[in-house]
Order: sequence, then C-alpha cells, then structure tokens
Amino acid sequence: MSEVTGYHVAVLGATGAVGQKMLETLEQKQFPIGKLTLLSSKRSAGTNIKFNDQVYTVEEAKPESFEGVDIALFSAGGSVSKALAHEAVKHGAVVVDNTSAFRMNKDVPLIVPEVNEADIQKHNGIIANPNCSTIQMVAALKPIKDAFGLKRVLVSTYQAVSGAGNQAVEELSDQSQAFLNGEDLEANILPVKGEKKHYPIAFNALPQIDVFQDNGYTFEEMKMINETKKILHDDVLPVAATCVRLPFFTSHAESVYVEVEDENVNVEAIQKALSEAPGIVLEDDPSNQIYPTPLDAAGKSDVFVGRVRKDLDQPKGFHLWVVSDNLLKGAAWNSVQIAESLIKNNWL
Ligand code: L14
Repeated sequence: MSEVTGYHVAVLGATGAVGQKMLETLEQKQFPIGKLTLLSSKRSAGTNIKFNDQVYTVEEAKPESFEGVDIALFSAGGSVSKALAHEAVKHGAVVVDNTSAFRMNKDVPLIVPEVNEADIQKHNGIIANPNCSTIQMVAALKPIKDAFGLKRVLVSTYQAVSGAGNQAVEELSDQSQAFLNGEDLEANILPVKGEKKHYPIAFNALPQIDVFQDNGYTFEEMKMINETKKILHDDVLPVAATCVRLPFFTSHAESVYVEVEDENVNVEAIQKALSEAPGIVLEDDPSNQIYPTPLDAAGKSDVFVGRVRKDLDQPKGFHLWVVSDNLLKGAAWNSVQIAESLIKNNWL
C-alpha cells in the first residue's frame, strides 16, 4: 500500500449482520482505507451500500476479487471461507476470518488482541476471529489467569438472536408480535437454520446453539471449550459450557465460574485485576444495583463484568457475569482490531 492512500480492504459478507457492523466499525474507528471492495454471495450481489458518504455496489465474490487487496475481512459463513480464503491469500491478501472454518487449524492464529496479540505474527495469510461467546469470556479470564492462575472454567451463556443472522432477528420480532396478538408462532430459522426442527424463540429459551456433536454438546459449546484452551495457551484447562439462546436482539451474557490456582484470593483482588485489564469495564456495585445488561452493552466495544462473588463452598471458586455486544467485540470490532494490529506492528 502507499502511505498516502491507505489500504485496500475487502469485506466479504458485506450485507450480513456482521458485515454491516464491520463497515460501521471501519467508519467509526477511521480505519486507513485507500480502496474498499464489498463482496457477497451471488444472492446479495448488486446491493448498494453507503460507506463514508460514498455508495458502493456489492460484487459477487470470486478468487480474482482479491487481486490487490491488502486485508480481507471474511464473514459470509464457513463454506464461503473454505472456498475463498486460500484463494484470497494466493492473490496477496491477509484474511481475517470470522467463521469457524479455520479456528482450530494449527497454522491459523486465533486472536483476541487483548489476550494473545503476539500470536498474530505466526500467521500464514489467515487469522481467525474466535466465536463471539469465546471472545468476551477469554477477555475476562485473561487478567484473572495472569494474576491468580486458572484451574477450571464453567460457563452458561444467555445469547442474543443476532448471532444467528438477520433472519433470526426478523424471526424474533415477527414471533413477538404474533405472540402478543394471540396468533400462532411460525418458526423456520432457530435454533439452527437448515435443521430438521425449529422452535419459537419469542418468550422462550432454547438450549441449542449450532448443531449437536456426538458427545452431546452443541458445536457452539465445543467452540467455546476448544477455542478458550487455544487462545489461553492451556490445552489441559478444564472448561465446560452450556449455550442457551434467549429472546433479545443484541449482546451475549454469560455466567462464568472460575477456580483460581492461588490461595487467599478475595473478590476485591479479582475486581482490581479486571478493572485494570484492557477492553474490560467493571460494573459491579450490588448496593447500587450496578451490573451489566445486554441492552446497556449493545452498541459498545467493551466487555462488561459484574456480580463478582466468591463461591460459598470452594475457597478458590468465583462467579462472574460477563456481557458484551456479540456483533462488535464478539465479531466486527475484534476483526477490525486484528487488522489494526497487523498494520501497527507491521505484521501484514
Ligand atoms: O461460530 O448462531 O462464529 O449465534 C457465532 C454465532 C456460529 C453461530 C460462530 C449463533 C457463529 C452463532
């Protein structure tokens, strides 16, 4: 790239829920863009999108689309990433991939910049953006691990529908209206688009996010488990997860139980470590009913933590409540942060 004009950035999946947030984030953080290419599947090609007061027409993504591209942000689903990421790299782009296609590949760094930024250097053209639920959890675990050691993690999630895309967002709003009108609820998307069965999400809770694995866990749960170990560089860390979809649009919340290594850690010490950590905002004052909620976190880049408590029976056990915008820190903002780090550190 030339210093004056900025980088050639491509966004693949530009019309999707995450792609839209990627564009908003690039605008907001004034990413140094010299040229912008918006790409999508054939279905969404032709859509016009405004960026920095200029109108762009979304083009169908093909291998040649990446000629001259410096940084390609991928968010059009795993199969599209599998088909096009290596092609993009061959054409000279560095890919930040927001799907689960390459996350667990040994030669693909899996990055949350506040946690393991240095791992970016080992990239071979593809860098993976972790799962949304993983990102906000490891952001909160990292300062605890650094200060007190980490022995075990148990998490239950309360996840927004927007993670499953714009169609799931529409489904929740249609069903909510129907429910209040006393009409039958039509379910076609959730829990998983394309699965045999669908359940209403409005006024409900669905203990299935992504498809079931042979071990009885869902893929979302296994992503949280495996990605957490990889990002924290601890292959033997015990992690278990239960992932649940709830009827709100934005931000995931998580009830996280951790056991630390050190003896005699108190709540204040955990709160201090969290409040000093980058990207974390501690909102924890029960006497004034201060704690994070999904509505409050929506539209913000940080990870919010509250309800820090000591377990009543396990002296090294602590409970926390972790909330963040799933489309921002959980996806678009984390990807743009990775791109910023590539530039800042000369790791392109
Ligand atoms: O693995 O349905 O990046 O909310 C995260 C959102 C998978 C689907 C991922 C959802 C996706 C998930």
